[in-house]
Amino acid sequence: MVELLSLVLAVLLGFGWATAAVPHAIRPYQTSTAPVIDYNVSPIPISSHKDYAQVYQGRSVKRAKLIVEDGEVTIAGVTTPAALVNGTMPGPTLRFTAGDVVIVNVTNLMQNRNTTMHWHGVSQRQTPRADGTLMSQWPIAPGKWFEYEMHLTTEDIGTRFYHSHVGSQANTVGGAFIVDEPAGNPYNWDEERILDVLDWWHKPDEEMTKGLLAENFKWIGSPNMTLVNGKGLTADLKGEPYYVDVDYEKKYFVRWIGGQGLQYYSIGFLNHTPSMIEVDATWIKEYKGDSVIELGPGNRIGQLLRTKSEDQVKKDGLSGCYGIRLESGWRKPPTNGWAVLRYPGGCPGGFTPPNANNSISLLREEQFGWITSELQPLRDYRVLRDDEVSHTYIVDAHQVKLPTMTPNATGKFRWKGAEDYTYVESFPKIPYMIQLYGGLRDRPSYERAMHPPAGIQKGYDSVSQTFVARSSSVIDVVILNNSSFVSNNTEVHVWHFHSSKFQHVASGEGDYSAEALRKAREEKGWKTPLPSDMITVWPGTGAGFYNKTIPQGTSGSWSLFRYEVRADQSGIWPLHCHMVPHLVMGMATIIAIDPERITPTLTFYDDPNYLLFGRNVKAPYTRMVERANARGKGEYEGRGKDAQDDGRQINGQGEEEPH
Ligand SMILES: [Cu+2]
Repeated sequence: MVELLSLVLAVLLGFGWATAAVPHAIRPYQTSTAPVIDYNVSPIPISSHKDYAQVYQGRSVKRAKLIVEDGEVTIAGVTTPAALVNGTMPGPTLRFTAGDVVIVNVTNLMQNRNTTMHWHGVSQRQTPRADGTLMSQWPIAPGKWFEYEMHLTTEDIGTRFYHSHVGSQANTVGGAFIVDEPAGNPYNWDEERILDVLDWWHKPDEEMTKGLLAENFKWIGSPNMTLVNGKGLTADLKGEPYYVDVDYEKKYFVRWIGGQGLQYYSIGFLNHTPSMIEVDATWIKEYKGDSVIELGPGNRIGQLLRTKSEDQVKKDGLSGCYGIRLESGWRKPPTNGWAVLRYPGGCPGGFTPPNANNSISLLREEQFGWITSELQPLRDYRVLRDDEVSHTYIVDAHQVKLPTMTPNATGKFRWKGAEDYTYVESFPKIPYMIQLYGGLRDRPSYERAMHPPAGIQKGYDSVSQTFVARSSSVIDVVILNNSSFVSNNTEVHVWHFHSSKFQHVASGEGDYSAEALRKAREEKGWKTPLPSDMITVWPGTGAGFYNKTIPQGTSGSWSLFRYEVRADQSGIWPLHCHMVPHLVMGMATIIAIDPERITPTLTFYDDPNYLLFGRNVKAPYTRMVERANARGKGEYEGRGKDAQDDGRQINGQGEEEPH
């Protein structure tokens, strides 16, 4: 009853997402990837609570705090307002170890904007409320905070990042999120370098979002600059590049993070040939076939870079100063950028690019599929078989022009995320997860999805506008890169699926069919489907890049991923293009997993403020510690009055079978 009341309040308070002002301070930004967070490692005070203690048993609990605030960024003499994390861009690096329980307090000190924080690639098993989207929580109102609790396991090892999932805030609000092996890395290196790529526009993100959604559509244009760790050179070579300082004859693990909002980059170290060992947080067998990587928005790639000897550096005659080149592909006009590899005492007079004309390409041309089909995971894993697949979901993504009410308007260019629906941030009005806890009628429904009205594919619930899947099954998801209804072209899109990794089965040019899949696997590699949270659909025939067109309703290309649906993954998981303007323009859909398993009752340790807009929300762990402290002892044994909580169902972990 309390929950129901809360939900009614949530609806009232949440309507329109009104915001309250907080004291306003504009901070200039700093660039930093140093871990500026002091972790507060807590002891475990709970030993035997049936539901929760087992989750925390034997784990260390680490807390961090991120503050999102209004700031301003000055690069190459141009100052632009920007939301910042802890006053830096990129935000501070968060670093944990598999096995940790992690609680990150995200505090919104922006004056009049809501926010959330998404932990890109973290599997969030049993913690669907911590996914940080407007599907999984009410946004964090100005002056309020939300504690994200995550239970990291070995499947979370690798290079990830965090970013806001509201509007275009991700362009500036984000940072590295690294999860280390508990028992040694599979490769050896001497040192690490984290290189976070950003696209930089001389425009505030709010202005870009408004233009994309306006009656008079306004495209954001290619970025003014490419930044690495918050620094870069303009097209006419103003500004200061980021220097990656290295020593002679050492091995570096370079973690590239595709934090950029739009461009699909090729990246090469001039005069060096690094190999590749990690792709989207999956260790791969060392790949030496291409020292130029392709990094789309949301991708992460780890390279092993062996630096030169002092002798060799002298012989090269480049003053120990080597360019790291970034060139965008598949889109005109391109955005090209530089970072610099600097040996001891190198670059005494600064960095001079080998070619003063920034638009001249120095790297090889982008290619369909890159070398993705050749990559092999390093560790054994179970390849999901064809005969296990119980259902195939088709995501038909293409550009449309929505009808407009205003005469002379240029129309609303949008992307169809699925079926006839275009994703908008304000739908649903009540976040899906809150709907599930409240048992609302229009919440995602497996039954409805399996009995769709005529013209809607089986598996899609058109009331909640979500695909729905059930646990203990294996599903295929095909993303079609269909011809634009505006230009008859296709372009590149880099899709991200929240929750745990899928397996990238194959990609191909043209229309998707069983025959096309068979051919791709027989002729184009794809022998070892890579576990990943990212999947690219490349522009095939009909790429705008080549100025070719294809008929409406046909595909330039397709990509297929296979996903094992497990009960501990119950939740609401967005599947979307990670190009920020495309997401804003609706290129997204939802896969709801076992919505029936999300309990309509919060447990004692779940903060009821979660159901309300405009509140601070505590993590279950915080509430448990407070409870233990209030009882005046270090341990909570789960006896007596509170024992009644023990049998309750938590996020689908309970005894009850799904109905
Ligand atoms: Cu896209």
